[in-house]
Amino acid sequence: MARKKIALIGSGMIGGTLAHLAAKKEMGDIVLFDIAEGMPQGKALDLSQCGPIEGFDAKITGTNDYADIAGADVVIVTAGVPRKPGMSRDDLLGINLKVMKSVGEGIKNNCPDAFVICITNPLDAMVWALREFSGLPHNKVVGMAGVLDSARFATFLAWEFDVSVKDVNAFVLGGHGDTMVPVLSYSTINGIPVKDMAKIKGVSEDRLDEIVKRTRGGGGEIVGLLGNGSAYYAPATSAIAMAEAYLGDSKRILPCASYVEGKYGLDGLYVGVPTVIGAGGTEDVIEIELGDEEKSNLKVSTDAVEELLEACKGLDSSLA
Ligand code: A3D
Repeated sequence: MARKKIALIGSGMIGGTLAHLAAKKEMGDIVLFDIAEGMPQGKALDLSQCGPIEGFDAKITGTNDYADIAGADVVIVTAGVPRKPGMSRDDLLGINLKVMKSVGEGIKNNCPDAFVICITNPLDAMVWALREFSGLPHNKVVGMAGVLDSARFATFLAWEFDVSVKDVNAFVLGGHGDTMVPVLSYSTINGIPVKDMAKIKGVSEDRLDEIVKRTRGGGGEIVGLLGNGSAYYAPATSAIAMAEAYLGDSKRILPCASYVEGKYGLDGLYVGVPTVIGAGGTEDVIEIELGDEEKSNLKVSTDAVEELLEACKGLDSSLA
């Protein structure tokens, strides 16, 4: 059987990390695409030379021509501009919307059967716009945010309780922004509800609130520390988990920005929800019971996403 083909649109910090991870895991042959000339070719050459040392077989190429992504099975999109200190994800809207238009067309014309994972911010609006511009079915276009946001939440919980991160199952819903909804009632430490674990370990409710707050601002904390650009290791590894679920038909339940129609009281919106990923792409959205406070927090978050979609429609009349 021929190797799978993975196209990475945007070969910057996340794109390069994605290529390295995908190659190490021998997920398939990799094409790095970017508008910057020479850069994807240079990264491809550099990464190819890891092969003999790390012992992976993967053909890695760099390109500035969309024709080279033809027939890709998975496309991961990071093209665009990342945040600088002081910028919100929403500040990126105008610039990255134009980028989504060219990327969407590139995908439509060259690999319309691919499973597409968008990472470009502001995520929930960009994945929606990318789907609109590409014309692919909704189940084949998904956004990466929840896997990362829950990994951040899980990391902070593991540190607080001084337990292995492997035993933490943290749950985050909603848009990828400061209004995201870390859901304590569905977060567990090896099956023990976080609130029960907090009592056992003597962790106060205020401290749990601080962890929720830190999770919400987790991306901004890294932007502030880096001083130039945003997080890339964990965002890349999160998208790889989603691509593996698709390629392996694993039916994993992962928090993703998926198209939600009818569930959670939503009518045609991309937002972070527990999603089953298998060979059919996003095969199902799991609707969980929420408490009143969680419901109203989710509403604030989805209202913020809806506002961004309206802004996109104002910027590009073809989306209206
Ligand atoms: P960066 O290292 O700047 O890479 C972006 C690449 O996109 C650059 O190499 C650009 O040359 C390239 N590019 C720009 N315009 C185009 C175009 N029209 N076509 C093809 N390539 C283009 O950024 P990064 O890799 O650090 O981040 C990429 C995106 O991911 C940004 O929008 C970030 O805000 C976003 N991001 C999202 C998350 C989520 O959790 C959703 C986390 C971290 C970063």
